[in-house]
Amino acid sequence: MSENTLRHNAKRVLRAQRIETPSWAYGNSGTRFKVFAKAGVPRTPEEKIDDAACVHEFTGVAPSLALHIPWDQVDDYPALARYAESRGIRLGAINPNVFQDNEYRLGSICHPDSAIRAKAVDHLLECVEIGSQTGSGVLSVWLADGTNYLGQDDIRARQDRLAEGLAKVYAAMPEGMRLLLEYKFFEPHFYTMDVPDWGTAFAHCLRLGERAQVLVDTGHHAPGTNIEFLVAVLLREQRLGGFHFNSRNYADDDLMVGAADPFQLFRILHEIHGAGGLAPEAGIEFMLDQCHNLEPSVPALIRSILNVQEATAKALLVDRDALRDAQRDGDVLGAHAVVMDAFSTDVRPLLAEVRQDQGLDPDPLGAFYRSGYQEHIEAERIGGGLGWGA
Ligand code: RM4
Ligand code: MN
Ligand code: MN
Repeated sequence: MSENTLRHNAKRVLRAQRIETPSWAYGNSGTRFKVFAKAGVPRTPEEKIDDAACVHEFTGVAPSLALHIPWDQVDDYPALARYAESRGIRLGAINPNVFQDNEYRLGSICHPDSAIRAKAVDHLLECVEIGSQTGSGVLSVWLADGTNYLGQDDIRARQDRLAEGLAKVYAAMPEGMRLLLEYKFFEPHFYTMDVPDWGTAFAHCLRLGERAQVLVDTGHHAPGTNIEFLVAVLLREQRLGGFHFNSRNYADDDLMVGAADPFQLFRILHEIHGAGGLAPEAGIEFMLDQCHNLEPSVPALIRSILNVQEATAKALLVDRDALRDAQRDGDVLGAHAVVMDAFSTDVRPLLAEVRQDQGLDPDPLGAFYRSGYQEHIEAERIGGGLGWGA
């Protein structure tokens, strides 16, 4: 394929790509040791929307904001959706939170006590309702359920409770809604997690139905896991619902996507592109799930989006015709070189062109710094902002 054709196609796909930012990334966050308060942090869900609108203004590809309930609880969700619309964005995935009430010490929908399970299911159903009111097509379920000790609870009974709870939620979802089931191999529990891996999530999704798909959080795997492989398998099964992008060095670090390992991000996007998953109609949700403990959130989210765009652009520049020929001929080194050539390309000029074509500043971070937005929110938002868990 000619370089021109590759670049032309890449630009078309990059113009259509969408990346969702998470409301919780705009607030204060920290570790189990300390949450350092940052200046200019949003005090209300509306101010989180303002920040998300700012990220979208400079990047042009982040027109939606994921909510965490109850962190973003309001009395009037349609009004919140209208506010988002007035700022040029929309409300995205609804993330239920069934891990912060005292009753959830032993789990939520997998809890041994049926009354606690019912409470958790009720919250999930409330989130389905919120999603209907905000026009969100995605219910993004992550459960902190699990056990710490051998014998603490019955693994299979917990799987049964999980299936039962999810089935109730799935049955309540309107036609246009999808349930994305997220897995995590450890934390907060350290012996078993009830949804520890993509296989478990996939098995539950298969039972639930077509509108249940797996959500891959890139920070939720054991070291050395080949994420692009499981992404390829899930794509093939049409059960890849989307991503929570972030990067990790050790555990669930929630650092900026592409910071720790831009090559891994490229490898994942190469698989997605190979399966046609970058097309908007493929319905794969590209969401960020990050915590900015040290750095200001808005420029960190802009930077994260640029990192995803750069990895995507490189994946789009892989000459797939040449790759197929090399693979067919058993040309191992040739095939590898085709992919590595794309990875080694500096795609920043291409992305600058894409932005200019769309009337955006070619340098979103520079434009953000020049805009005075950070100074404005730091002066305006006095009185402490929202933090993780609030
Ligand atoms: C979890 C998981 C969820 C996120 C919470 C806050 O580790 O990644 O997606 O909602 O953290
Ligand atoms: Mn996540
Ligand atoms: Mn996580």
